Amino acid sequence: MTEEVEILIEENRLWEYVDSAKPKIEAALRENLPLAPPHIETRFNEALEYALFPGGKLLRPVLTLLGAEIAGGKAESVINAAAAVEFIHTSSLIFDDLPAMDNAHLRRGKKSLHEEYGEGLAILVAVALLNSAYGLIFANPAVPAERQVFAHRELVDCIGASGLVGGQSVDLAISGQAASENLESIKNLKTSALMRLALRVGAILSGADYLQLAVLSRFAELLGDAYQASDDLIDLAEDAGIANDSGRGQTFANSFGSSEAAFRLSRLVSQAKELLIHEFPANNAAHLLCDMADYIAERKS
Ligand code: GRG
Repeated sequence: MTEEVEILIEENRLWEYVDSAKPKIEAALRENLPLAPPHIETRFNEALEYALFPGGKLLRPVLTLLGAEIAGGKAESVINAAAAVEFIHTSSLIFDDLPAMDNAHLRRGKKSLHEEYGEGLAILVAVALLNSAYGLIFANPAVPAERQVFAHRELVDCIGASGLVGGQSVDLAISGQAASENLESIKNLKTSALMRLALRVGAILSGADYLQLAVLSRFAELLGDAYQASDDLIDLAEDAGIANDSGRGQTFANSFGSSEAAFRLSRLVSQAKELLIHEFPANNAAHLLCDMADYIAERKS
């Protein structure tokens, strides 16, 4: 079998898993929507619905389910934590699209939230989603309290100044500077931080030990770096002048050329897969996580 055919088969296995998890994740998102009570008549609830449905690929909540499974737990017991992760992701996209950040007009094929509902309501929806996420970590009473507290601390760290917020502040500060591999990994902090949380939170709630968690952290960081690297390659393929036009700054891909960047991407993905297979039994969850790494390397949009 050629490598290309093998990757296609593996990707199908991943998307079959995503398709089977999707209704459960969407049900958890709906059940936990931070809706305003009916006597408060605004467009808040409508805006909330608009932000979440139809959603994206749901890769991060799927990472949470796989984080639980690879640590020997059950996906069903972390479904609310998976919803929390998708709430944080959606919140970060809403903030990122605002005029003060990326000033994006489109998101998931439709108008960005602030373009459709105004900046004020968009900010409120983003804050409500974050607020809800903090509580959802404690939603399963069968999970021991110390694991819940540990998971909650991870969530706080992920959102804060050494995670999403810090990563975005670096992004704002360095736009326009030349790229180096070192700078790339700081730039990727905002992407890696959430991948790391997504995977670890499922594992923590399922009782993973510190060595397992350390491996999952490194795997997620490599996945985040690979995601950003593949984004840069896609942009480069679409428009050679992307860096200056988009305000995203110099990327590794446009500084060093696409073949160097493609080599770097495949190295990141191989490192991630080798690490995981070395430290965990080659079970279904481990295979699916490797498939996710392959998908990131191969994706075209
Ligand atoms: C306080 C939550 C919070 C955030 C403030 C704005 C900000 C700091 C961070 C921005 C983080 C960000 C938008 C990173 C980019 C992540 C990324 C790669 C998004 C695209 O992911 P996909 O393709 O999207 O998985 P879908 O639509 O499929 O979910």
